[in-house]
Amino acid sequence: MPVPELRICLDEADLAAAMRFDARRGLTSSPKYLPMRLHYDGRGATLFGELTRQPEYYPTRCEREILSGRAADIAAAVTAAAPVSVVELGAGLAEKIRPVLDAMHERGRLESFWPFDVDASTVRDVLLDLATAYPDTDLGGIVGDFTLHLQHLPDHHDSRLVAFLGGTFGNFTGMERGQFLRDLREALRPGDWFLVGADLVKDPEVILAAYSDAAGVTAEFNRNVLYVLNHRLDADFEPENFEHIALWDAGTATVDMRLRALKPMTVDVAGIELDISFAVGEEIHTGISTKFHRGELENQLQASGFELVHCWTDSQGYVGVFLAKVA
Ligand code: SAH
Ligand code: AVI
Repeated sequence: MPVPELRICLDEADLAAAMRFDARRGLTSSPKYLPMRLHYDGRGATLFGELTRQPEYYPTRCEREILSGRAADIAAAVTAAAPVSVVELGAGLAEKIRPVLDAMHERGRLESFWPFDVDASTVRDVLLDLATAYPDTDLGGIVGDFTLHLQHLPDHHDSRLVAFLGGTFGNFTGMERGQFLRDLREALRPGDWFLVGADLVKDPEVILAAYSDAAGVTAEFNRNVLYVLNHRLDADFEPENFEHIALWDAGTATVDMRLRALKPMTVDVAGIELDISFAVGEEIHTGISTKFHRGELENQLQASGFELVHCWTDSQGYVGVFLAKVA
């Protein structure tokens, strides 16, 4: 069994420097903000897994329905001409892609699989797990930031399928999304594929319930960013002094997540020698989750140099999985 190659584009020192930069910039801005990638340490990944199992959080359930039901179609479309190497961006535990990998593997057309994630331990765990499931397939992992390191995608002679699932594509702002698509297009060659999962616009009540589940798991996931700053930057946030807020902005079709201070306080972020004051009710913006109109996303993919081949939705029409080919 070949040993998986691990490409580290972001080591511990880089991560620590990026975190110091993000915290200083975000907490001294008005309004205060913290980028979404800061949520995912080990505890954040566990809480994310737990929130995806809450009854209100439909995106995971719906995307899984599509990927399980359409795995054979996806495998047939992308491997019709030749075997492919699959890279999954923001792979997490790489669970939802498995039916697609299985379908390619059964056809003898899975050349290699590369999970790509900012969290090194997640990438290592996934590779251990997959080595048993696909002993005859080349495996590799990339530890990096998909907004910075797309030029490090594996560059074999075979064609590549880049999967970006879970609606993480919706966590970009509009400008970040445009830049990401340009970077991805530049990193790929004609004949490569892009499989992207996106949450679709629907009844705002259904959407908002998914971001404020009754058990409070999303709230704890949101507050985790403060635990991360406590652990990594020696801050003294008391997370219970912040309330989780999720707002629907119909104009931009986004869920806007925030942490609202329940009392006035000053927080010491010792690792960057910064004291930050909060007024009661003051908010930290902690991320957005954009929902898409199908046609709008298709147009954006096409305008970025991708040719749309298929779009599948789940039985409720809540989530879309788009398969595009580099034109
Ligand atoms: N694809 C999985 C996990 C989605 S959660 C699913 O569908 O359930 C988002 C994942 O993206 C996390 O594993 C997180 O660590 C990773 N991530 C977030 N920002 C990232 C970035 N900038 N670069 C690389 N990975 C990132
Ligand atoms: C990872 N990402 C797609 C999740 C989402 O639905 O936007 C992150 C999340 N934040 C709170 N709940 C889920």
